[in-house]
Amino acid sequence: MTITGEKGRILFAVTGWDPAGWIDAFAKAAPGRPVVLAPDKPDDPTIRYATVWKHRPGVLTNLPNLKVVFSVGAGVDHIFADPQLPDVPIVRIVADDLTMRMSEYVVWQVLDHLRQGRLYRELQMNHSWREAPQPAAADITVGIMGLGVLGTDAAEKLRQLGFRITGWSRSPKQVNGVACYAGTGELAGFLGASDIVVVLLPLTPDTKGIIERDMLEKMKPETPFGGPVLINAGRGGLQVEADILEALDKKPGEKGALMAASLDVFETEPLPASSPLWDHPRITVTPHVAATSDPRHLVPQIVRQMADFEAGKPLENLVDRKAGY
Ligand code: NDP
Ligand code: OXD
Repeated sequence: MTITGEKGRILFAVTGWDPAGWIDAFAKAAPGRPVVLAPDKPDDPTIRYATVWKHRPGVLTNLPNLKVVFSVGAGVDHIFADPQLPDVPIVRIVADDLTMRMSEYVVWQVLDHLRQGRLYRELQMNHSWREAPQPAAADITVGIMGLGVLGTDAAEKLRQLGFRITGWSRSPKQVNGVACYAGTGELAGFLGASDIVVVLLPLTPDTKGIIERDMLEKMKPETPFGGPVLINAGRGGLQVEADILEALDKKPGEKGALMAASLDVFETEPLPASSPLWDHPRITVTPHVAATSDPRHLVPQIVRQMADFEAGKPLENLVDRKAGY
């Protein structure tokens, strides 16, 4: 087996991201490991690791010495989108920096709904001095769909702010201060108990399109906001945007009516300029920025894992291929 250089080369295969900061971070964290943006040839024997975000399908398939694929995001649906994925371990990102960023986004959006940010921004535009009724955090139940690394941290931070918290996951969980629900059988109970639903699920064959009419109809019709609120920072493939728009157009109290939504992720990204989501008065759009991957924080962890792997230690944050996350 021939590998150029003692440790082989790292393939940094991304689309839609500027690689400069990542190349720089690899040069600092692993000066002995050359990084390339593409293999020299489809069966390049010098590539030992791939770090990827929406890589070009097939680019990993024939690399004979590829040992591990690292996702530079927490989600890995972008990796499974490659039908020719080689059978090597897949490692995803779990990092305090990323988790904190996501919790900031969730807290920001939840507080914006609680404190009626949209209304007050509109009143300011109209130079209108008017006080609206203000529920307390303790009056609101925030439901977290996906009680994993990100969901659990967001739940804890919201709990500290005084919100009541529910959570939903695939397997049963016990989380301090969180009323936990699990599995499809308990989804309706979870939705019916939550005023604001925050979606932090991975995109898998089981969760694809889960935010659709049937789910929206199970959400709590009466809330202190006059209807339920949806926040999706998981993946765009979880949501059916036509159903969300339909739910927002329903009258308050009507079955399946949604009061407002904050969406960070979309069925198609970038969100097409023609999408009606941009202009809807009760939708907040952010361009998939809830928790940006920062190479300064993530690359040292990836490089450490490479060294650990070479020293025979187990890889951390391994993806379960069968479950898809
Ligand atoms: P984890 O794998 O730690 O957690 C996933 C959670 O979802 C787990 O609680 C899991 O249940 C639950 N889950 C998975 N499948 C199902 C199902 N079929 N039914 C019910 N629950 C399910 O992931 P993270 O918390 O690290 O990340 C979550 C997602 O956030 C990522 O996959 C990514 O898509 C998204 N993300 C978005 C970002 C953004 O900027 N918008 C940034 C980073 C991540 P169980 O606990 O039983 O396994
Ligand atoms: C991620 C993301 O998965 O940025 O980390 O969406």
